[in-house]
Amino acid sequence: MITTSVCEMTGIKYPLLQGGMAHISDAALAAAVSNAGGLGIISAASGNIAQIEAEIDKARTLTDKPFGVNVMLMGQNVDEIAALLAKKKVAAVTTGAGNPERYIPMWKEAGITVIPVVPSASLAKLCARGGADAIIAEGGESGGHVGDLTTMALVPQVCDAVDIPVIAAGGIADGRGVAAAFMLGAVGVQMGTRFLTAKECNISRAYKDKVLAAKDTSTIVTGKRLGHPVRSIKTAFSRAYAKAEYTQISNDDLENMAVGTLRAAVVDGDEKKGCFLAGQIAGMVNREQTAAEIIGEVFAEAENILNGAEKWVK
Ligand code: TUI
Repeated sequence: MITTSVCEMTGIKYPLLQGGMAHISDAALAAAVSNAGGLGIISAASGNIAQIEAEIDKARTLTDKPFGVNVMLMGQNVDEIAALLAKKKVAAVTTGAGNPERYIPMWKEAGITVIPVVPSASLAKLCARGGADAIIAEGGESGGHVGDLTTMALVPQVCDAVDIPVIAAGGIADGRGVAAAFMLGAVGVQMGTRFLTAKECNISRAYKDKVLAAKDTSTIVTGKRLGHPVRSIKTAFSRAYAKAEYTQISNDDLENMAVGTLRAAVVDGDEKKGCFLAGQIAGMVNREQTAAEIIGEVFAEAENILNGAEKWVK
């Protein structure tokens, strides 16, 4: 049994959070993860206020376990979403793609556990000073919006920078990744890509097939020129976008090229227009399983590895 301060803090069995993936992490996936003993997370980046509220209400009908909501701080209506989450008193909030400092007091007052996702030790420090309960240190192996540092370099530096629990993310898809994250000082993990092929994950067939077919070198980072680097599976679209970044194309045209591409991947499975976000460990995700099977397998493997450490430590 692996249990840490993250379990205590959030009322979960396994110290595992499911990534709040835009357009993907809905009530069904979040509730499945929470029912399986992890912390399911609904993404608030996919709808208007009424839709987000409906998704939270739906999750509450699907599970009596705690779950959280992820706020993409670069997105639209962030002030309204932040206020909604305080009103709904969700168990936990994770944030991404920005500094959540100004919302933390409101969320804490509502009794919410606040866990920002950060790509650097400096932002981790600001968040801890601002009252965050824990930090998710996300390395650039992850899918979606990425920072510069790898999980291997980032996690121990964030652990040294703050005295609140650190959860590792980016490049973790099995028990080996969990064990490694713990060795770096983390007391929990967040996994996104592994849940893309969960049976309860409602994405297009084409998206799941792309993840299942991916190998280690199948992802690419685009969007650096506009300051929003994003990791996705290599497709005709992502290769064309990567090429366009090195041409004379205007920033506006480049920005327009990306509009609607997440939805096109998730909902329509459109191979030509879609941007199929996934992390570098997509190459290790080869099966469709339930969330409960995934979590059970990952923690059984991690426990085995950590117990076996005596093999080389005398
Ligand atoms: O946020 C994520 N992953 C995401 S967000 C997303 S939606 C999107 N759509 C189009 C373009 C860009 C994104 C898909 N995947 N992960 C957490 C994360 N946060 N990774 C990196 C960061 C981050 C980066 C810079 C956090 C803060 C930051 O700067 C903060 C500041 O303002 O000082």
